[in-house]
Amino acid sequence: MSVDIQWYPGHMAKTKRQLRENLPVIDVVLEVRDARIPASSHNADLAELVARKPVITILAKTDLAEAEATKAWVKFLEKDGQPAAAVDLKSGRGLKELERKIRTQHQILNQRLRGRGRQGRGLRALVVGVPNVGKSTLINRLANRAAAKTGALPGVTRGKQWIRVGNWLQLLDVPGVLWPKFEEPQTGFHLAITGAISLDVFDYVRVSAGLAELLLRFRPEALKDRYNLDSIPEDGVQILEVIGQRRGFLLSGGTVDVEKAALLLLREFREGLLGRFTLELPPDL
Ligand SMILES: Nc1nc2c(ncn2[C@@H]2O[C@H](COP(=O)(O)OP(=O)(O)O)[C@@H](O)[C@H]2O)c(=O)[nH]1
Ligand SMILES: [Mg+2]
Repeated sequence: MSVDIQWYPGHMAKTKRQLRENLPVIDVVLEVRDARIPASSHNADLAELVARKPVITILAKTDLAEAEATKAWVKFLEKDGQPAAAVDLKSGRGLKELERKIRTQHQILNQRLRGRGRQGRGLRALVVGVPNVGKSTLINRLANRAAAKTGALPGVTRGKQWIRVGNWLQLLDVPGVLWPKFEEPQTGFHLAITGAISLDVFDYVRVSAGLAELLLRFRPEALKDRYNLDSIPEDGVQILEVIGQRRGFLLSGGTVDVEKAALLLLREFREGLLGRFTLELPPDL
């Protein structure tokens, strides 16, 4: 069912270095995952990388995922007491709850500081996640009212800026791209169909054909309705061909433009036009 993607991310070393360098001045890490693929959008090294700093796991794009599955994920992620929250960054749904969880970390920090006779201060957070997961949107959402760039703090890489949210939170303005480890065969496939990996680095016809087969298995009605199909062939490329036919994607000579159909299916799936779809469930379901 899944398509193996032969592709290895760059930037990993950079984000890991950035994390290590900034760790001394960071109080909390906001790890943004895609609610449709909470496993594949996670790097299992993160906990080790951030040592004992708290991580708040944020499932973004809940508008594209199945509500019950998202609930189960949040429950699973919180089972050992770590904070997790689910947000739709488009509508803002879930942001209040997330803000509450960040504020709790702020209170914990200040209790600790004051307990040592030091002054309280704003919570410093670093946002990490795969590309396109919603890191910048999250930062803008959190900062919407009182965003202001402030000077670099001591110990922070030169040139780094912080975005101040009210007087209680500061976000490092360069979110880190943190790729998963690609240990499972479906990881690359899931990252590709949800939009974390850019189209020009993988064989998008093959991936889109894989997506078509996945939809045939789990969302046949959505596929039929969206592309006005009477029946769906079993082979992914053939599914793309009938979609192309329906849409009138023809090359000179009358053959179907399968590439165009492949791009259409990927784009429409990513936009949620084939319905909400959570591709990965937590281990205990
Ligand atoms: N449907 C939906 N789209 C989102 C959500 N959050 C971000 N996006 C979209 O995803 C794309 C990438 O977001 P961005 O914040 O730039 O991701 P980044 O690469 O992690 O910084 C943009 O088109 C956003 O509008 C969300 O919760 N739901
Ligand atoms: Mg960004």
